[in-house]
Amino acid sequence: MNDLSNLARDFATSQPAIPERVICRRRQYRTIWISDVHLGTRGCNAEMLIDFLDHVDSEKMYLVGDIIDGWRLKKKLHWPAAHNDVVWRLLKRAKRGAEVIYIPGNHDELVRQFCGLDFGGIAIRRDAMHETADGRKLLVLHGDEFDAIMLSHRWLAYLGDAAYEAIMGLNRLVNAWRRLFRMPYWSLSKHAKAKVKNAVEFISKYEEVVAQAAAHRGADGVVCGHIHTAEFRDIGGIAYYNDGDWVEGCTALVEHFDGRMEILHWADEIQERQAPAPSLMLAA
Ligand SMILES: [Mn+2]
Repeated sequence: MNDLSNLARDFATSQPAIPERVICRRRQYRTIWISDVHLGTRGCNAEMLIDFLDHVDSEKMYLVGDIIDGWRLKKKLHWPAAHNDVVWRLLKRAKRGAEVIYIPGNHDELVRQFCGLDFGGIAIRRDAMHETADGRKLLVLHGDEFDAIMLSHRWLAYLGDAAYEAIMGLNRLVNAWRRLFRMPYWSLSKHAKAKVKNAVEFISKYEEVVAQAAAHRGADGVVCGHIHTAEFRDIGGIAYYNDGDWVEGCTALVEHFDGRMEILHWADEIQERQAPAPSLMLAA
């Protein structure tokens, strides 16, 4: 573990391939939650996450699982420089004084054996109880804990199987094509999911199961990831938050300094930043 910590320290003092764009004057939040980054796979939108990390900052940051993926035996690890850069930025954040808590998911469950330890300034925990600025207690966990309960649902096959990979491949293709024509990023599976009745049923059942578990733990709400669907819902008085993912939706959950919560859609933010100013549009 000491060797790992040294390695992390050396890594944090190295330079990223993609230089940091904004260091001071980043948009400030009290807390940021991200999950389902899936570093090590082709689906990961590392460049968009790098852009996010370079523009926002927080006192506290939760990495809510499935941050790293692709170390399954049969799969080939896809690890471009941008994926290294994401890790570099996360370690740098901890080094600059942010409290970073990493809650491993099912795709990075190898890290679960280190729960309770700190690594490069990052606390690795099985789950956490977060207290918001307005005094609410939120249970933070990845969310695969409920897969067994959800097994009766056929839609579970959606998570991590061939059909999913195919959709992801198509998603990349569609977006490579859209980039070519300077069209903004568009999530194919996000739109497909919203239209498939089964998926909608699965997601809403999942959200209820997670909210129930949070109530049992005495929490006022829950923050999870896992199903790649960003959401905020009140379920029988329990606040259900899902921070989404960086494979399709490219979303994060943030807490403002007054305890107000918000889901950030980063593809939209990039698009707005790149859009010409209204006065320019009038001139054209
Ligand atoms: Mn997961």
